[in-house]
Amino acid sequence: MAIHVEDDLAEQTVPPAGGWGSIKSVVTYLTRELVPAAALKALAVQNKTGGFMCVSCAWAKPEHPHTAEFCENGAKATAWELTSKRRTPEFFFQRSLSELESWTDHALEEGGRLTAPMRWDPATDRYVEVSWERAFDEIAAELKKIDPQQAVFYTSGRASLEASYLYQLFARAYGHNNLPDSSNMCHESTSVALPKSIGVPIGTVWLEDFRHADCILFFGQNVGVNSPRMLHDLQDARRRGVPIITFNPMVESGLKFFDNPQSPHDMLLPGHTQVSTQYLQVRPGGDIAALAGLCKYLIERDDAALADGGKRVLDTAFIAEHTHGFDDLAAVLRELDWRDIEYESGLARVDLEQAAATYAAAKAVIAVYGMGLTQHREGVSNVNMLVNLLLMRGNIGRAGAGICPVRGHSNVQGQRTVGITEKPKLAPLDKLKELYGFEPPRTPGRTTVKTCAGVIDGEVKAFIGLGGNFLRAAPDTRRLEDAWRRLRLTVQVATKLNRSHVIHGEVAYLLPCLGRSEFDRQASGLQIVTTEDSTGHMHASHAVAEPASTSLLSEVAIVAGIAQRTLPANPRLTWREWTDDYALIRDAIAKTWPEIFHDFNERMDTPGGFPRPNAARERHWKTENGKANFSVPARWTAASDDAVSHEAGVLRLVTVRSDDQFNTTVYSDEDRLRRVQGRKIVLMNGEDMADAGLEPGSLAALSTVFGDGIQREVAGLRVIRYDLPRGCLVGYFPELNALVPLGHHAKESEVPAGKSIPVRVRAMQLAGAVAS
Ligand SMILES: Nc1nc2c(c(=O)[nH]1)N[C@H]1C(S)=C(S)[C@@H](COP(=O)(O)OP(=O)(O)OC[C@H]3O[C@@H](n4cnc5c(=O)[nH]c(N)nc54)[C@H](O)[C@@H]3O)O[C@H]1N2
Ligand SMILES: Nc1nc2c(c(=O)[nH]1)N[C@H]1C(S)=C(S)[C@@H](COP(=O)(O)OP(=O)(O)OC[C@H]3O[C@@H](n4cnc5c(=O)[nH]c(N)nc54)[C@H](O)[C@@H]3O)O[C@H]1N2
Ligand SMILES: [Mo]
Repeated sequence: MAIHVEDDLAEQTVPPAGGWGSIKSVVTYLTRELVPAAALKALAVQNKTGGFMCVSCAWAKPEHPHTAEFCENGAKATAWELTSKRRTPEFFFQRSLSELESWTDHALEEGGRLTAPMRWDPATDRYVEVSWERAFDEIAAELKKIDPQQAVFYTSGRASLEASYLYQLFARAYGHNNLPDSSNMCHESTSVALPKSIGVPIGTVWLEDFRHADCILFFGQNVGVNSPRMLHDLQDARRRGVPIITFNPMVESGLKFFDNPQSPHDMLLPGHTQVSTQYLQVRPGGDIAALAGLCKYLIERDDAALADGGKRVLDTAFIAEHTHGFDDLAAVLRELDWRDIEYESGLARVDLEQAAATYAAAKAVIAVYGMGLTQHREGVSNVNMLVNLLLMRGNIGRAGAGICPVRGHSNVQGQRTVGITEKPKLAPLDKLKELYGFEPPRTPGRTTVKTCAGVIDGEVKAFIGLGGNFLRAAPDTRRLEDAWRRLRLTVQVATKLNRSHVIHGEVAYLLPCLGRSEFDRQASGLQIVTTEDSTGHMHASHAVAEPASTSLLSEVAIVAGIAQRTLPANPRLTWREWTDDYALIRDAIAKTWPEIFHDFNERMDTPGGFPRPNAARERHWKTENGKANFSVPARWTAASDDAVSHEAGVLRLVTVRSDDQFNTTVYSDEDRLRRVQGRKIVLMNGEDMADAGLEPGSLAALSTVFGDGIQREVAGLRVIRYDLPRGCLVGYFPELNALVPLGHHAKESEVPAGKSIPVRVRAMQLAGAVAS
């Protein structure tokens, strides 16, 4: 199924991203959160040099920012952090945790910022205020009782480079590499694919490349919602006539039309700027096949050119000088049947050929992608296949071209850079030994999936969460919740209350921390923290607001406080001094990775950030064979290869974010851009609805087809007819996470495969009998 936007302009069915709707939404939002007037100033300096770096997405911060360098969702995230609402100890005194368990995710978080450190009291089933000193001492005592391998230190991608560096140092000095972070549920497929294919773990595109690109491809990334500031770059590109080709099962508004709230021209003229020039509604998991189709077309045209002396389509000089493995891939693609490509991708050959011709006509192409590629069984192959397409025409290491994974959390990429990884090979263990004189553990640590498995089988005894909402974000919710209560120790460092706090271990602490926007005063004065954006640029973040409570500590102080009490004294691990002055932590980071972070304190306020070196941009390939590598995918679909998932009646469920949520933080039940109200819903193709005996408004139950003998069902989902390919269902993360089996993850990267979950759909009541 394909939509050609040119033909479709008249019957616009989705509201544009940005525009008046989004301004209205921000204003409503700021009012509802009772944001103090002073905090509104925060928005004026958001994502600007000398200002603070947004806590929402990781998209690049330009050297020359727009007047308001924030988007609707960034403004919401700031307001959510700077709200004047509070969850004080009195609130917890009045409610048991069993009572709070019945609350919705929205209700738990919506009450505002946590204000004081608390410990769970088993006698009353309540969180009760405790002093920081006592909390640290008791947590340290618990950690000393267990084997360090039984502890997991999780990070959600928000904590600064400074806090993250101390956190991994603590884990390793204590004795484990169990450092999963949200990236293990997110772009780990990228981090596994790219080092082997192009020799860097991150993308190769910088912001300036958008000004030189003459074609942009989008695979499975919902820019209008999840990285809206990128719309500026896309709009500029469209004004230059750059074609944008989108592959996505859903027609996402931000990829279709754009109204720029900062451009009076856009706001006043009827009709909206087109974003995508060609929109291909690929089947979930169909991108390997779609990309194979594009590559096959290039090879066929190149073969023809070679035969009749025409202009070559492939960049043969680049392929010969810089790459390995092209001939193997080309041989397989020449044999591949177009009917198989059409079947697996759900796309017509003619549409794929049109896209390939546009690609072939461009000199510099950027390929952008997100969770639509990484969260599949063959998520790593998805990324590799995209690299194949780019390498064929030398679109890596050229101005205006490259691969552009859009990272999620605002510092998730940076956390990996400063050593948050469960893979000992990726951590500078020898360097840590040299600098700090302890023997770092060499045993591989636990990914998210292995953490869940360890919690379920009882091997994991202690869980520390530096932010995030692990229990809600992880797969197999129900199995995990039951097992979670058997943990000996849970410690959650957080800004707001969520489900991972109300379900807890035998000994449980809830430790409230400063948000990035809040003044962090230590012995040496006001502190600055740093983050890395999605394009590998490092930025200082200067706080803008008074802390939500005088009892809050910074993440740095909390990590250092627990570490100091847990570890034997080591004069080189200067936890106190680091807490007093974060510039010393940055010095330590610079000593650990001088190539990336030399002169860190001097460079951190560089406008637009300072880039980390990126060898692939220079066409220097840090792979084992010193080349950029083509690869042949093991299969032509990224979805499951289990026989049961191909039985008749099994559909592919995609879990996505709505317009009004940030991961497990649900701002409201409205998904404005998709015009969907309510979160217990499932979007379906009309023909699939008819097959299942469903009508709009019917209630349905989804059950997972996985073949491990475990029943997984989510019932009571309201059915909404939606423009989707056949066999594809869409619903919301995290409500549907109970359907994601722990074993259903990307093969090499272990990213839970939340984008093509094999399910059956069952009508719960007679169609039409349910009021909406
Ligand atoms: N406002 C807001 N911003 C966010 C977040 C948020 O929750 N709210 N989350 C942050 C985080 S941590 C992350 S990782 C990013 C996530 O940002 P995205 O990568 O955009 O993730 P999703 O919302 O999961 O949507 C993925 C898109 O992939 C499409 N898709 C699904 N399956 C397939 C497929 O098989 N092939 C293709 N081609 N497309 C497919 C879906 O229709 C959807 O449009 O956003 C970050 N930014
Ligand atoms: N089915 C399905 N599952 C998914 C996904 C999917 O698309 N589908 N997406 C996956 C992805 S991409 C990701 S990244 C994960 C997200 O997983 P997480 O990162 O674990 O979850 P978040 O919802 O971002 O965490 C929100 C909580 O973080 C805390 N918090 C906010 N700011 C701060 C801060 O500054 N410091 C501290 N210490 N705490 C803070 C608040 O208490 C808030 O409740 O979910 C994954 N799970
Ligand atoms: Mo993410």
